[in-house]
Amino acid sequence: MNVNITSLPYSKKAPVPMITRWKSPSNIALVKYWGKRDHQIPQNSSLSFSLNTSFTDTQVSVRPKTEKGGDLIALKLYLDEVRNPKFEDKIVTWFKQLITDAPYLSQFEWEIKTSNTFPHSSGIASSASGMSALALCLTDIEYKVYGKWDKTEDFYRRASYLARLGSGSACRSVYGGYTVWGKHDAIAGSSDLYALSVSKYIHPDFASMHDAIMIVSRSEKSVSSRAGHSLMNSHPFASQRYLQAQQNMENLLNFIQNGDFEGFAEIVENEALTLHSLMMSSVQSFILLQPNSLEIIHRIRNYRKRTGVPVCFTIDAGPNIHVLYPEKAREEVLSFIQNELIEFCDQQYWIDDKTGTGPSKVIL
Ligand code: 2P0
Repeated sequence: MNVNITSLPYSKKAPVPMITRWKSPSNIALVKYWGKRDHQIPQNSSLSFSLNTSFTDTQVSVRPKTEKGGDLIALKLYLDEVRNPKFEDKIVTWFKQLITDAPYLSQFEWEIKTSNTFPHSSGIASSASGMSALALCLTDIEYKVYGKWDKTEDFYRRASYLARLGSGSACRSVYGGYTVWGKHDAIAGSSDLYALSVSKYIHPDFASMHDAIMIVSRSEKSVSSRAGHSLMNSHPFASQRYLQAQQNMENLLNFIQNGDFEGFAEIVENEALTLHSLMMSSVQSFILLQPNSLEIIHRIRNYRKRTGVPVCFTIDAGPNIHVLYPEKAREEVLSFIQNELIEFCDQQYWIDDKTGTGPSKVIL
């Protein structure tokens, strides 16, 4: 049976109070999502892997609304036990956009308690882990209310669909390992509406990929994702970029499947530098890389050339450098990081992360 994941019948009465709690990881993109259209539809497909130690832990409690005629969405959000009006506004906006798909959102009073394992100012995007953790809690509540999504596949697809509407990259975080989001003719089952796990195609060398995040700066990003994506709407290179991303996706998946690290490094670094080139050549223009980011990039390339050790970099929309390497290179790369890279990090701070197994429900 095909389950329609986009809308729910408004059939049951609000049940008794409910509580659910999920942990969900951040992810790092290898083929970048940069540019969208309509309502959270990506201009090209993207590929990422979910992280292991960088995640958000979110607990959601709901009870039927007591107050009549109040706000459409009644919600309180606590980040690290402290009420956070900024995130509250963001979630209220997201819930309002979801009302047609999830009418129960206006029936309840929502209490959301959330925390991240990584520091707020570490430069790791918390929207992917935060929105995916909350989307999983919503899907769980839908399951309790409506008895839907009893097939595991449908459950995660629905969670991914809801997460995307909160933040595009979040839809990739509902799965562990490697994930594709966005329609691609060469990837069966790929969709613009939700992400798809591609972990079963991955070569064993790539299954446990490390991501050592070199924190060059902990300051807030100077361009928000929303503003960054919208710069692509009038970018002179936009259409060529979207074609390039689709081609990079196909090639990269082949390299990951065949265990070809050289091919992997070439595309992953090209994607990272293309993302930053697009930001630099936008009107308005942003330069997010810092001198220490460039120093780390040069050192990684020189080290790889000199030693043949499989190590490369990717970069998110910020100055921090993600150093990627397979398990078999761990010992050598840890020494390299220690001896050559950490002096370029803010107070020598870096995060030792790797591919994770994806979200988990916390049993209460
Ligand atoms: C990505 N980024 O693929 C790319 C690479 C940043 C650089 O997706 O507006 O927070 O919430 O859909 O997902 C950041 O953008 O944007 C992002 P919204 P999102 O991971």
